Amino acid sequence: MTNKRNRPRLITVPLHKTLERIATRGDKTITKLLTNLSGQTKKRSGRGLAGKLSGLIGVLLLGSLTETAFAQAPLLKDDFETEKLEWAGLGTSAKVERVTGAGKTKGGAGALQFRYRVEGKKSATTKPETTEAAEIKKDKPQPTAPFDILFRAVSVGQLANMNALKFSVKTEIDTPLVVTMTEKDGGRYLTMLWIPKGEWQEVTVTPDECWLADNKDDPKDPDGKLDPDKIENIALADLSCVFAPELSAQENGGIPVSSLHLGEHTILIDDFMVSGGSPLTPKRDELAIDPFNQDLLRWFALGDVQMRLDKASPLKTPAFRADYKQGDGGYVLFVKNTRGMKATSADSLVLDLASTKSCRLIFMLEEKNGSKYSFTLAVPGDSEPYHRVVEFSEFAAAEGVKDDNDRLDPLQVKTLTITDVLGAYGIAKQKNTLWIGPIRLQPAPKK
Ligand SMILES: [Ca+2]
Ligand SMILES: [Ca+2]
Ligand SMILES: [Ca+2]
Repeated sequence: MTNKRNRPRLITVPLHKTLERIATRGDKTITKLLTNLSGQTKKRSGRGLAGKLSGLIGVLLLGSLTETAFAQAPLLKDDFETEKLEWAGLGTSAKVERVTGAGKTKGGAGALQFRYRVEGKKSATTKPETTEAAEIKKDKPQPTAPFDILFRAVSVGQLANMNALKFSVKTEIDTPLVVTMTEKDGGRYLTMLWIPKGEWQEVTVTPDECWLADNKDDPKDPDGKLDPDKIENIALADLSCVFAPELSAQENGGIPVSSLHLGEHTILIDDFMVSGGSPLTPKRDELAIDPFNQDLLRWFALGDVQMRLDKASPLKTPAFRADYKQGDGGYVLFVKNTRGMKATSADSLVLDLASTKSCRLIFMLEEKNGSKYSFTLAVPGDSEPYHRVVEFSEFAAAEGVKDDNDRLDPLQVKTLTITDVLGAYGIAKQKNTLWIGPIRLQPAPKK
C-alpha cells in the first residue's frame, strides 16, 4: 500500500510542452541570429544588416590582406600581441578590446576581451521608437545583431586548407559557447561547446564536427558540407543570450531565472588560430553518439547545473557528469546535436548511467521536421551502474507534434535531449549527481 503522503504529486506545470519548446529553441534562435547576420532580414531602419556587415567586413579585410602567409604557418593567427584587432563586437552591449595583465592572457602580453550582456525578458513598457530617433538611426547605421556576438571576417579562400580552428578561452561563468563559420553564398555551420568557468580552456573545432544550420529560414548550402575555402567569417556567442529573454519571461517554466546568468559577462580569448593540413581527426566511429573522449563537452544545459567530463566516474569509463538539484518543480535539461547519426529504425541506443539519487530521465529525439519522440527511464540511485539498451521502436511520438510520415527516422534526428523530470514531482529539494557514460548505437542483429 502506498502511503498517500509519500506518493509523488505531479505539479501542474505544462512540463511536456515547455520541454519541447525549450528543446527546439537552441536551433531556431541560433538560426534566427545567423539568418539576420546573412542580411536576408531587413531591419526596420537603416540599410539592413547585410549592408552594415559588408561595410564592416570590407574594413576588416583591408587589414587582413596585408598579412603574408608563410609556408607551414597557420592560415590565420591572432595572438593579440599588437594593438591591431581583427575582431568586432556586434549587438547593443558588445565590447571588444585588447587587454593585458596577469590572469588576462594565455600566452604573451595580450588577449582579446569580449564583454556582452545576457538580457532578460523584453520590457512590456518599452515605448515605440519616435520618428525622430528612427531618422537619426537611419543616418548613422550601426552594426547590430539580435544579441551580442564576437565576430571576425576572413578573406574568402584564406582558410581553404583548414583542418582545425583552435583557441584558448576563459569565461567567468559556465558558458555554452557557439562557434559559427559562414560560407560566402552558402550555409552557416556551427558547433557548440560547454566552457567551464574560471580556467583557460583549449578548444579545437574541426570542420567535420560542425553542422549546417538547417531551419527553414537558414541560408541554403549548395553542397551540404562546410567548404573551408568559402568561409567568410567566424563568430562566437554565448548561447544564454539566445535563451534568456524567453526563458526569463516564462512563469513557472521550471528553469530558474538565476540560472540564466542575466547581466554583463566577459569572455577572454587568446591564441586564436586556424591550422592547415590533412584532417586531424581519424575516421569517426559511426556507432558513437558521444564517446566522451574529448576534453570539452559538446553539450549544453539549461537549468541550475554544473556539468563536466569525469574521467573517474562510477561507470569506469569517461562520462558526462552533471551536478544539480532535484525538486520544487525545477528541472535541468541537456542537449546534444545528433545530426549525421547513421542509424536505422531497427537499431538501438546503448545507455550507461549512474545517479546518486534515483531519477526519472526523459530521452527525447527531435527530427529536422520538428517531430519529437521520447522514452522515459527510471534510474535507481546509490551511484549503481545502470545499463539499458533502448530500441528506437520504444520511443513514442510526443503528443500534439506532427510528423509527415508518423514514424521516427533516426537519419533525420537532429538533437538528443535528456531531462531529469523527477523535480517536477512534489519532492523536497535534494542534490543529485548524474553520470552518463558513452552513448552509442547498437545495430540490429543481422537476420
Ligand atoms: Ca596573447
Ligand atoms: Ca558548402
Ligand atoms: Ca519521421
